[in-house]
Amino acid sequence: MPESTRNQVRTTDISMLGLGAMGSALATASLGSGRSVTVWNRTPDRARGLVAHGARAAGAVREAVTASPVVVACLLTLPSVQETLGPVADELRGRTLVNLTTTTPGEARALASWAAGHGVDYLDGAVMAVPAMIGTREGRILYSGSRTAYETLLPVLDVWAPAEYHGADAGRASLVDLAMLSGMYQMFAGFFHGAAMVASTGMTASDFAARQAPFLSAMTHGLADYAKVVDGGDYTVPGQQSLDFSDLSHIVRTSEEQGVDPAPIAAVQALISRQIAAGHGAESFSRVYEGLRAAGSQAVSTEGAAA
Ligand code: FVH
Repeated sequence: MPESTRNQVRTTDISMLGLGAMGSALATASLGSGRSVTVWNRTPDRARGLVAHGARAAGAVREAVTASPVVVACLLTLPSVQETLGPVADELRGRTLVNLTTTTPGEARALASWAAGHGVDYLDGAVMAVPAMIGTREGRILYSGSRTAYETLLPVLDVWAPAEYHGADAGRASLVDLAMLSGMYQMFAGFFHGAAMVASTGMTASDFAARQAPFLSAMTHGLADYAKVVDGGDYTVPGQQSLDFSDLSHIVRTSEEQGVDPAPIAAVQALISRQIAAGHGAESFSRVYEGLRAAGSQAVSTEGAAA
């Protein structure tokens, strides 16, 4: 489409595809910052509230895409993005696509390469916030992919949440996001496990949480020290809790005594045992990092061989 024609149909600043909890919060924040916004959702009813606040509803994806130079997708998963955008690839040409749908890093790279093949400037975003945090300074959104898109759109992006650029590799924002979530979910699983262990004494999960939260909070100060050892690569540095000292089999046994599945703590014990069995018992607990990386590279090379 010639530029002059396209300018005539670009009637809003941003088009938002997907008006679930997150897409609606993003659209609301954009409207609140004075941007003109076109919205589209597979189930059209969801646009009603936003239209009442000044958004323009598009009846079809094609109409939404051609309404703005910047198209934001906040859908459920990769297939929903592919189903939604595949048929309008030609209309996306020359525009910027910001994808805030959660994907794996590989999926983000695949989308970036699909976008590049269709002349679309692609920026991937990983939202580290719940909808209520959008439009505040809590939470953040990580971005990677087109630097030009990131720098040009920063005033738009920063309205949603503090923005952080992680480089040209479109998969990096997703990787950092999912790595952060991995730690969070394992912490929650650890909490559920501990709460199940004390349940037999009549302690409620709420009572346990009141004790666990400040304890975990204090323990997080140790992360930076462990990180220094990991980054230095010398697990024999003095002053470290050793792997031998970190043996957790008593916690596993206690869990079993209480009739509670020890799976979360047994997984940690397995990592420790593997390092001790390899002769590293006197070294830092943080050496489990090396075991995880080595196991991962074995898995990758096995997969490679299968392919
Ligand atoms: N909500 C959150 O706290 C998290 C925070 C971290 C990042 N996530 C990711 O954001 C994406 C969207 O999440 P959401 O919370 O908006 O999700 P829902 O409220 O369930 O809305 C899903 C929207 O996706 C549309 N949709 C689903 N499948 C399709 C499809 N095949 N074609 C077109 N649209 C599709 C759905 O439409 P409808 O059901 O209303 O018709 C909603 O608009 C997500 O990746 C989170 O992981 C949010």
